[in-house]
Amino acid sequence: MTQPRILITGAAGQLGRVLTEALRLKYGADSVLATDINSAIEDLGLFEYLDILNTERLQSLIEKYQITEIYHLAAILSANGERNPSFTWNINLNGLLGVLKLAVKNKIDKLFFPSTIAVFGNTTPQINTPQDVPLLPETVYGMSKTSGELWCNYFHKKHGLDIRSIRYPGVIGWQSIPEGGTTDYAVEIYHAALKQKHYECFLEADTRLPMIYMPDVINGTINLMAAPKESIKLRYGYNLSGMSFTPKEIAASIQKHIPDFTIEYKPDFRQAIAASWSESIDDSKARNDWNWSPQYNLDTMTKDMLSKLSSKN
Ligand code: AKB
Repeated sequence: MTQPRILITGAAGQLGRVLTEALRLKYGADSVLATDINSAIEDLGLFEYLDILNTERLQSLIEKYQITEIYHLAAILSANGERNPSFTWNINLNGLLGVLKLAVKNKIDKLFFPSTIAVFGNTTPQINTPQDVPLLPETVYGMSKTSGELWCNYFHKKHGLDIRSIRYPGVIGWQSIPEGGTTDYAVEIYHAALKQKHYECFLEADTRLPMIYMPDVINGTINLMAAPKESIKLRYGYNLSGMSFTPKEIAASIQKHIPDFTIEYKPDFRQAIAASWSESIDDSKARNDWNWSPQYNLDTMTKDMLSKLSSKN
């Protein structure tokens, strides 16, 4: 098997930073090109500036680095998306369309598209949400990812593009900070617990959401991309589940290590977004098709997060 030559868009984002490093470890630093409009990661390895709407530049990078696989992570998340809906639609949907067209034109071997639990909405069963349900998302971010999934499915059917996708729950990791999401509280809370022993939460105490720890995200994504083509039955987002918890439960998990940690609740506009999403996810298709299985639960994640963040600071 020949070594893939990978291009990652949005590589400076929360997931991009960690995935880029993991792919470099797996395939070699010279095989993975990080791209972003944020050049903060340029010192970490192969990097090129890329505005995702600039398809001419993307085409020239694909040629220059002889790219064979793309991980298209560039996107605006749920909360930021509501602040500028048209811009979000443009980046998230037109950005994807540009990548899909160039993937076909350049005969890219494999493409990864991250979807999200934000595709679900108030019409979706909220507990153990099945893979195939009516999707009526409440946010522009969710709308763009729902449409993105349909475009991915279409490009697979119409052009044979080997596209693979996951509906990520809220992602929690110590290495990077999320920007503009509704699940961001679950990362902020660990930083606040260590620094101030207090956190002001923008969601209500009992808002249950599906979440996942970064090592599981990275393993899941790499395993999905490495799975044999025949085992990938869905060419839109696979449901994926790590754990589900509320702000009150994550606070209690932190208090096992920092007993004087306190939390107060001041819900803002993000509460309505969270309330429209699932509480827990049925990911049996991912488990059956490509052997998905998460390793972390709330308490093992908390222990690891607090220890990693303490030694980082
Ligand atoms: C967000 O909160 O917008 C993201 C997501 C669930 O996709 N973390």
